[in-house]
Amino acid sequence: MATIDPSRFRSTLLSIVRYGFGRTMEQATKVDIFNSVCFAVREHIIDRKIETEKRYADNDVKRMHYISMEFLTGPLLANNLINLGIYDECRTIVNDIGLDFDDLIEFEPDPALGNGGLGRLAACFLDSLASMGMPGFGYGINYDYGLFHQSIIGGYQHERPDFWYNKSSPWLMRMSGEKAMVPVFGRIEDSEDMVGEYNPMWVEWKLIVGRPHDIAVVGYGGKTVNRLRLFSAWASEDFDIQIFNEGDYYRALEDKIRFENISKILYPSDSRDSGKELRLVQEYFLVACAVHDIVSIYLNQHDSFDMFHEKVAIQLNDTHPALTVAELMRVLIDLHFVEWDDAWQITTRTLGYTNHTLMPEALETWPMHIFKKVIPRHLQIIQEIDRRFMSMIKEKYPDDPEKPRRMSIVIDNNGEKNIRMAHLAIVGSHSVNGVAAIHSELVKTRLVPDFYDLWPEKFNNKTNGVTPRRWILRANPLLAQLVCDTIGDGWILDLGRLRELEAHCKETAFLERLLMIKRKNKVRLASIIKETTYIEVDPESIFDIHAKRLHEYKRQLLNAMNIIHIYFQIRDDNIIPSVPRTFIFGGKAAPGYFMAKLVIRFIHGLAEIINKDSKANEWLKVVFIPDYRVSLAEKMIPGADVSEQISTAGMEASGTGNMKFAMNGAITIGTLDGANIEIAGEVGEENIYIFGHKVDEIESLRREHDADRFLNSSPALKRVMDAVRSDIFCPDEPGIFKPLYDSIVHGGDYYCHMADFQSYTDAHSRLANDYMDRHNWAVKSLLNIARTGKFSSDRTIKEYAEEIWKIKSQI
Ligand code: KOT
Repeated sequence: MATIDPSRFRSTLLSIVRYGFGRTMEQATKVDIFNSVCFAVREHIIDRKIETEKRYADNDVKRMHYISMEFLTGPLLANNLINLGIYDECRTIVNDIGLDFDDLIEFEPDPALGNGGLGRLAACFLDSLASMGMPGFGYGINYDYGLFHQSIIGGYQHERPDFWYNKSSPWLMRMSGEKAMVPVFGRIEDSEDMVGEYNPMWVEWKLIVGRPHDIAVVGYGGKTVNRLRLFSAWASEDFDIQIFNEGDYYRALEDKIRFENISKILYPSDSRDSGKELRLVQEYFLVACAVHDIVSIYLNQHDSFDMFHEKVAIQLNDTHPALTVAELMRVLIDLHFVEWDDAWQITTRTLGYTNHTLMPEALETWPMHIFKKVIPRHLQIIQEIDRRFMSMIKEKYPDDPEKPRRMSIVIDNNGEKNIRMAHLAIVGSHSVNGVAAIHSELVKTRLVPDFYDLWPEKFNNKTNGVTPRRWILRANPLLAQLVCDTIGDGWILDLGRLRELEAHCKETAFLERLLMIKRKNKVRLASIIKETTYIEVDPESIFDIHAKRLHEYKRQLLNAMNIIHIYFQIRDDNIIPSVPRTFIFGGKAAPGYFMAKLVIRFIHGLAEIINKDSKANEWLKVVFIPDYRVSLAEKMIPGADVSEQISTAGMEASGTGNMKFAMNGAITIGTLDGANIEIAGEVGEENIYIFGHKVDEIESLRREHDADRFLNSSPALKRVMDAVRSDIFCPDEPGIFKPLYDSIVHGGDYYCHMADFQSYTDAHSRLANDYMDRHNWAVKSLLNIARTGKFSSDRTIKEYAEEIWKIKSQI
């Protein structure tokens, strides 16, 4: 671990304030101070970054490149200090100067360059790679606008832009002289024969310039510093001059603006396909910049492509970067004159593809005409890949004429041709993985069974994980301290060692300390709730938290239905609950997702009525904390008694919030879906509340759906559904919640709210009863902490490294 020389740190800091920002300490703003502290910390990071790069180059190591449209890093100052091992020292020095260190830490804005699970997973992976000393790097887009900020007005979600670029992050280092030139648009001069004999002519293309910006990724212990490279799009100067010289000044400017828009915004749809041309250009831009960079790094140390797949692994984070298949082929064939067959070997041996969703609406397909316009040469290459693949399929399955249609990359949909990105990614990779055991099975048996039949050896599972450095050490310092006091600090890099805590599950003093820590975290959360919503909540009540993107399959509405059920029991049935409960929500809805936004409005409707009802509000409260983001998650998760993981079985690929809550001692109420199944397997069935239909039951449930049967057989459900339809929770806006009722009662209840209602409410009653026995609850909580070591992203990354990437630790 590093140390810092206090007087040197202090003088560096003062001189950055003065010479970097032109101010004395007295004049400096909070932004100046924050940036200066980060710059002073950067000095420590950069020395190690340079040393790491030298170590990798000297050993000519195999490198893994993780290409992802999203990296949801969250604030970096605290984590960098923790990983460097200088958090406490730095805190003392900064406070001694007369500044407020804790305030500065809280001041850092979240870089929100991701929507949710997929982007946050990428950030956890980078932390694990660096912490284990592995040569693994991220490639992404330096969006000017990250995920929107959410505010709530009259119960409705409003979106405000997140112009994080304006805040000129001190962590972003612009790397001049390493730009990528990316051809786009234009046409193919001769489209007849495109391989082998001669190179086709891709003409009249325009050039986008990709400028790299690096964020250092500091591994725990500070030995290894990798990088996340984010590209910004610019118009090429040369190209502008040409049009300017033609005299068309305005057209030249329009083009310039058009190109610079490419890295302007992150698309805010989580698990949904945007289908916009600009999105495809973004995907291509990222892929082209990354491939350019990866090939340049390789060619720095090698003069042929013979060793490429032994020195380079590339992982595609879902299909968003699937164009890497075509771009790597193009670069090898057109720029380096590699023969098609060799190029194909290199490409498939290099690439791996991770699938993160089975949901049809999230599976990317692009109309061929957009490809033709944006990347005509890539279209040509994809068509050739498909042609060869189809002839292989026809030869292998001569008796199944439907196979080609089911498996082709290019598909004819009533006259319009589409490109199926998942098929492109599977055909072009040597490894295809899902992100939890059940999900990986469903990928094989339901999503792409034909591909599994053809290449069973390609398919594998890599259950997700999360980094304990951010999600325990940073988010829950009190718990981290208790664990260190009890079993030492070995768990930070070997989370399985948390099992050693089990030995203390009978020690009352230990359990008391655990309960006290939870209480403190709840008090901290209660004060955030007060600040952001003006609602007062009781830290003695059960903090039941449902925090994640709003989506019908995640069933925040089922949670709301149970709340209504409890409310009516208190109000109308005079049933006093065993324990007071606070239901806490957080999460953003995609701006165009009507139903998800309506659920937010509904939760606010519930809060408005229930929190004001004096008969109920000492037993039941509902709060929605706006603008859920990484920094807020860091405060919500440690304050949870109960973690809601209630997706319809088969629909949540894995989930990672479920892991974070459990390792912070929350008890899960959840369905047998995604990684919940594996969490249940680890913690044991007495330490989790599992309810609901299983994945094999869902299909027949849907087929045999009969709303009346459910409503007539359950008066409790009927009462709840009647309330959804009525205006009880929207007295001033009658009728607004009708679509929620209709989707469940008249719309076939695709997400099985009614079918799972009874077992969900039962599970909640059991949980509330169990909570009263504080000792027993503390044991459950402890066992959740002790038994969730499997869900460290270090374990996940080791599996990827050994089984797919073949990369090694360099420390
Ligand atoms: C978004 C758009 C298209 C395809 C996939 C997505 C996607 C999937 N975004 N986030 N996910 C989530 O990824 C997490 C990390 O693997 C999973 O834990 C979670 O279940 C997915 O929903």
